[in-house]
Parts: sequence; structure tokens; C-alpha cells
Amino acid sequence: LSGPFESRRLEFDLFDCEVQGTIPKDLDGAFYRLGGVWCYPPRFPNDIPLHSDGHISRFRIRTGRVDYRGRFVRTERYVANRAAGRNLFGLYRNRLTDDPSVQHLDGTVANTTPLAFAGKLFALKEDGLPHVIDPLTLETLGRWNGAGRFHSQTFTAHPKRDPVSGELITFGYEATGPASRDVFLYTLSPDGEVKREVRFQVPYVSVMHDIAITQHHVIFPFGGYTTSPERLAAGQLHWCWDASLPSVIGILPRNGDAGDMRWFKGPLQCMMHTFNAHSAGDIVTLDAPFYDANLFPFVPNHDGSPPRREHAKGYVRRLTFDLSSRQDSWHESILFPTVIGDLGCIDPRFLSLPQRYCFAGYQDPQRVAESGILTRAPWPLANSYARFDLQDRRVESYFAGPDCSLDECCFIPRSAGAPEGDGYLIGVANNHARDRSELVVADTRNLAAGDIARVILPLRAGPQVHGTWVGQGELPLD
Ligand code: V55
Ligand code: FE
Repeated sequence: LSGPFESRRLEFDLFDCEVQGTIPKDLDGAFYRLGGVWCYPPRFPNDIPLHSDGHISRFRIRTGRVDYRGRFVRTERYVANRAAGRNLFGLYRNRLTDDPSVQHLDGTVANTTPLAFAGKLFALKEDGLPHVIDPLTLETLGRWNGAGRFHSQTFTAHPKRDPVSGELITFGYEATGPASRDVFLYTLSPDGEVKREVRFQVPYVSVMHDIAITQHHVIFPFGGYTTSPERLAAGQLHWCWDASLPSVIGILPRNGDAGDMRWFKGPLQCMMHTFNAHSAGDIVTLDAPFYDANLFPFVPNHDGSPPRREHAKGYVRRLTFDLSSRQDSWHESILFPTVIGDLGCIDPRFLSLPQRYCFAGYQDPQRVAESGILTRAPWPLANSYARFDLQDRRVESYFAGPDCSLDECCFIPRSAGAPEGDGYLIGVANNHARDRSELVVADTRNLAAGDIARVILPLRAGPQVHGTWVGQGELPLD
């Protein structure tokens, strides 16, 4: 990415940022964001953005005032590259393409999701173990392996916290090494101890980026992306897109073992993120923003032909599975005609339970002309956030204003006991005309009215793939 869409290698602190409008006085916590920046240029021109260096940032919000801080994650790769003054690491997840001097080091970039759990802050990336981050200074404290009880070599960027039990359901794929079919699933107790492990194998190796949980099941969707030991040995990119593969969704009872896994199959989609899921008897319902084709313009097709990003459209989809049937298919419907991106969220208090609302960023085609910069972007950037009401089938939306593209939104309940979806929607708007970042705060009671507050940085904030809100008391914030 270059020009208005490039990110910058900055680490900085800002206290008492300029605030336009009013931040609710009782909003007390921190918005953590994680993304990737190329600290040094890639070693090979065909390396992909998923391999850029992890950078974590936070907006600390309290009494209507905001401080910002951003830092690179000190991975082994970052430290080795800093010492060398160049990128010694080769293609994403192909260690055979690294400089031999670093092939024994941890190559993960820790660039995808910040997780607050069991009193700790983690930087996650699905090809390695979590990095523990100091929640105040954002220093990198080390890697986490569950006191030796987490045996997978990898840890997903999308673990799920059960709001009822407080447990974390997490997993690693390619758990025993690159291109392996092994997946290890874990349950962590609310205080962070590894309590349960289930090992199974997938029908084919694919990006298993996200899961969904219900009170009774864990759901594993994947499809299209694949790899092989042969690709790696040939010095190729880890991932390709093979349109001849099926979509696969595994469903495992939360108290089950590998033998209890049911594999469902369907026509190929690009199944990256999920919104939520719930179980009612034998019926499992999954809501997810799946795309109809490869969404990554940088992942080549299996036959070497270039990806065709324009074919990938995301929608709010509902998939239902009948576990009492012996069939291995599901029923699917598109709930709204709105084309969305797959970065979104739900009210976290309803994870694993029936939920009414889903939030997602999307590009409102009616307002693209207003935000002329978006027509020049390499893929459809969001200019709006939508709140989808799955019960009344209504959509409300927030528009970020001309010249702004939006990073992923994050929902904050108005209070602990507020109704579902009642609260604030926050996210970073990239103001391309002013070459700066603005944290926007909108009230879900009136998204169409625009934001109630905008936190103005004088330059661009650190990058974001995913973000998380951490309330006062969940982590030592000060
Ligand atoms: C995604 C992001 C990743 C990754 C795999 O958004 C999938 C999807 C930023 O890293 O490694
Ligand atoms: Fe993700």
C-alpha cells in the first residue's frame, strides 16, 4: 500500500488529544488496536500484507479525556530485523524462504487481534503463540504457552470468551507444523489456566481464521485457501485459492472428543470471520459475514491466475445446521441486501447466545462520491458502520464523513445492564484529506445523527486489523 493508504513506522504518545464534541463522562476504559506495518520492506515482492510487523496502540478514555500510545510488538523477528537493518524473513509462513541466519527464530508478526483475558493483554496472530503486552506501556513482555500446557505451535487470532462461564475457547491450526492437518482445541479457565485439550484433523489444510461458539458447540468454518508441503518446498507463498475445493464447517460439542466432530460441506465461499452462533436443541445457527469468493487480492489462484477481487461480496448470512439429520449440508440465507466488509462485531455480552444485532463496516455506495478518495482505494474501504437488527430486519447506519475510511468498529454497552446493542460504537476514521486519524464515538440510539465525539490525532494512528474495548477493572490501565 502506498500514497494515502500506506501506514507509517511511527511509535508515539499523545496526552489529552483534541476532542470535538463530547465523550460521555462515564466512558472509562481503553480501546486497544492491533495491525501490521512493514518495519522494513518485504524480502520478496510477492510477500503479502498479512506478514507485516505487529503494531499495538491504545486510546485510553476517561472523564471525557483521551490519551493515545502506539508501539511495535517486539517479536523475535522485529528484534532480529532491527539488528540487521533489513528484513531477513521471507514469505509469509514459508520459513524455507528466510535468510538461514533466522530460520531458528520465531517468525510470527503478532499483527492481528488484541485480547484481554485473565488480567493480561495479548497480541495474537494465527501462525504463532500470543505475545504478552504491558497494558499501560505497551511493552512486549514475552510469549505465552499456558505454563507449558498449550501444545499447539499456533494460537488463533479469534478465541471466544463465553460470557456465561467466563471461559476462553481457543485453538491452533497447523498445530504441529506448517501445512499439517492437526488442530488443537483448548478451554481456558477464567483465570487463564489450560483446562482441556481436544486434538483432531481437518479434511484439508486451510485458513481457519475464526470460529464461533454456542453454549453447546464449537463451529469451525473454512474453505478455498489451501497449502501443501510441496508448495512450501517449492519456495511459494503459503496460501493459494483453489476454487475446486468445497466450503467445510466442522461442529463439535463443547464437551466432545475428536470422534464427535461432524463435518458439513457446501459450495465454495470465503469464510473468514463470524458474528455469532447459538444452539437450540439439535439446531445450530451461525451468523457470519462470509464472502462469495477469495477476498484477498494478494492471494494467487491455485492455477497461478490472478485473483479477481471484484467477485468477492460479503453479506450478513445465516446458516442453520440440523444435527439430528444425517445430511452433511446446511441451509443458508442472506439476511440483508447490503454488501458489507467482514470486519464487524456484536455485543460481547451475547456471544454464544441468541443475539439481535450485528455491526459491520461497509461502503455505502450512495456516499462514495462524497468520499472521492475511496474510489482510488485498492479494495472497497468502509465509509459507514451499520447496525443490523436481525429481529426487525432493519438497518441503521453511521457515515464517517467525506474523505474518511473506517477501521473495524467496536461496540461498548452503555452500562453493564443496558439492553443488547444499546451503547456506543467506536472506531478509527482515516481522514485521507487531512492525512490524520480520528477516533469516532457514535451513540447506537441515533447512528444516523453522526458521531457524538471525534478524537483528532495530528497524524496517523497505528494500523488496525482488529480492536477490543477493555473496561476499567479488566486490566491495570493506569
Ligand atoms: C486475516 C488477517 C490476518 C491473517 C489471516 O482478516 C486472516 C483476516 C492480519 O492477519 O493472518
Ligand atoms: Fe480476523
